[in-house]
Amino acid sequence: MNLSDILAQIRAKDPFYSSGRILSSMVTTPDSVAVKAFYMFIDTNAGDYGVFKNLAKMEKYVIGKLSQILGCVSNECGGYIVSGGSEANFLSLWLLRNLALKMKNIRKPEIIVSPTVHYSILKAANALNIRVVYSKLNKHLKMDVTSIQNLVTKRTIAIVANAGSTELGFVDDLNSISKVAYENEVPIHVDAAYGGFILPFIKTVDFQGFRLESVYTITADPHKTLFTPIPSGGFFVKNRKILKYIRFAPKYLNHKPSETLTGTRSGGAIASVYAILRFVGLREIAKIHRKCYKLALDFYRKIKRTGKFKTFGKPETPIVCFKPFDTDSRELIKALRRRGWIIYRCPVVDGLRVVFMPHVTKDVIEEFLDDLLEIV
Ligand code: 0PR
Repeated sequence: MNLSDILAQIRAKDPFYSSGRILSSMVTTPDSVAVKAFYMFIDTNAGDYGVFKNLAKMEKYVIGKLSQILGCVSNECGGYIVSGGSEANFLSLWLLRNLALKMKNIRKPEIIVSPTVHYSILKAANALNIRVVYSKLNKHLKMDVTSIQNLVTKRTIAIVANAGSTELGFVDDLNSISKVAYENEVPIHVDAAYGGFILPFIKTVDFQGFRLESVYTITADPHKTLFTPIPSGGFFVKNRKILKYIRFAPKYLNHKPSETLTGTRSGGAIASVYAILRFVGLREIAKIHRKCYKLALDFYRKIKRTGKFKTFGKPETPIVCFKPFDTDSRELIKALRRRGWIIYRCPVVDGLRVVFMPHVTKDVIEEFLDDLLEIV
């Protein structure tokens, strides 16, 4: 057997998105144009802009365009294409922590998060020695704004809000949170790893992003919802001047200092985002997201109509979480797995969730619904 046979054999042991059966993932088969671009830049290193000066220009272009999607209205926004949402969340908290130390001399930093926060925020807080304080959830399963107000102290370095939470796909009420943040002079970090490049296109909620005064940093990942290959996360700041608080200038390198966690960074990731923006186009991306959202909404309505599941409000992104009235969620997940479906939980409400990525087609979801109803 030659190498490609061996690799194909190993690869075939794990499922493919094209089977449609992976209902748990925020990642899908990458766009072929993005893959081509990735491949062409596979040897380039965005950690060395002494060598790859034109890659630097490409990254600047990409960050500029993506920041605009996220509500940037000035030419002061900045950021980087990084390894993923976890790194982007880490960088945001690192930056806001250092900023708070410098500006307000906060030495025992705290953040206020939602009970549905992604664990990468907890990981970063742990590494950065930041205390995590949980807000309450309101009846819509979003951060309760009054509880945020009550939890703000002089040690609060950031409020972390979701724009498309991992479990439920919901968007916290950023407009109201922003008022509390502004009055208390606390920055907001928006974890829009999933929702950042969906919400501006499907317009289910009024996503203001950087247009809100107190939003300093945003995570929004191309490898989730711009269909670029892994690893391409997005770390964005409203004002790139503050990047100096996480800047390191290695003495032996004669180029732009590092403002990311990793030194070596994938140039392929940058090229793939560039390819999507220039040769696929946002109109096409918007169409895909609208289609996914429509399927999610149809599914939500159908499942509600059966009377066999508790639902948690109209979806705001293409994620639907539901809980069977008469079957244990974990048992249901196991039974579905035996029929080839891969689906994860939305633990805050002890339910199951489907993420409607482009590989989850109408036919796939009908088949899923049949299986689901047969089991419960
Ligand atoms: N923030 C949010 C809101 C996320 O949902 C995720 C990942 C992250 C940050 C971290 O992003 P990275 O994984 O890029 O570091 N959310 C998905 C999840 O935990 C990641 C994922 C994707 C998991 C595909 C499984 C999978 O098959 O569900």
